[in-house]
Amino acid sequence: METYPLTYQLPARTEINDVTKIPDDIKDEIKAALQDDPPITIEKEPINDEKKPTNSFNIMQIVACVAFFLFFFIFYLKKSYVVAVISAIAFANYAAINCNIGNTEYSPGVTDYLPRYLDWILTTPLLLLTLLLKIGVKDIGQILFFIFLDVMMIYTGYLASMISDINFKYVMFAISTFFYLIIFLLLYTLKPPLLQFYFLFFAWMAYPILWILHQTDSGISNENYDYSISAVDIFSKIGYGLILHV
Ligand code: RET
Repeated sequence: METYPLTYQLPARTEINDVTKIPDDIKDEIKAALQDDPPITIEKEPINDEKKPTNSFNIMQIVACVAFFLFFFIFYLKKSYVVAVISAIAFANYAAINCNIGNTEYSPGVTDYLPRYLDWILTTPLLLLTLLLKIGVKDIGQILFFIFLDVMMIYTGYLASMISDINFKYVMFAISTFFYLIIFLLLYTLKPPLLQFYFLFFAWMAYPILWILHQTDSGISNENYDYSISAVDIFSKIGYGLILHV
């Protein structure tokens, strides 16, 4: 037995006591009306032209991948073992990025690679370690303290990247930047060799600057961010490795 929705509006001339006994011409009218319903359309969010999702092909990322692969052997031969390990981690990171692994769009139009943060959370403490050893710090507690501050800097930076609420993003960014400043302030009190100290300080400063320009609506596209971060990564890892022992 066919039934019809009671809410359907029938023409005024129709008198029906039993909904199952709808006259044939009205049935046809109902069927036609139902067929005439406009098709359901799902509107997509307009894509922000400025920040389209990242295309994984980026020449600087390929250069970084090859350079880190080669410098892993070069630093090993130079007996710079810690920097060799840093190069190996960076090579793995760029291999993943070139395969577009872990590319995530946390805020609309802003994409970021998770492997980057994995790389940084491992390599920045190692970079700091090389300088602490050069200064002659032997206290393991003190070394761990620097590593803790550094891990917190990257972790809060990662959270800032994940958060889409712009105010929370700024708060997390400020916390991460605070850790960055504290690290270098404390390092300075240990009287480090100034060349390596300033190299690290300024090379690392490029990251939060590029990061905030990319995350906010200031016009650095995903492609330009990926390109420049790769260049800065090469500079701050390989460049630093080369001047470490001068
Ligand atoms: C983030 C996000 C927000 C604020 C700050 C950041 C700092 C990142 C740094 C990264 C350094 C990476 C290096 C990699 C090469 O080996 C996470 C971008 C302060 C300092 C040196």
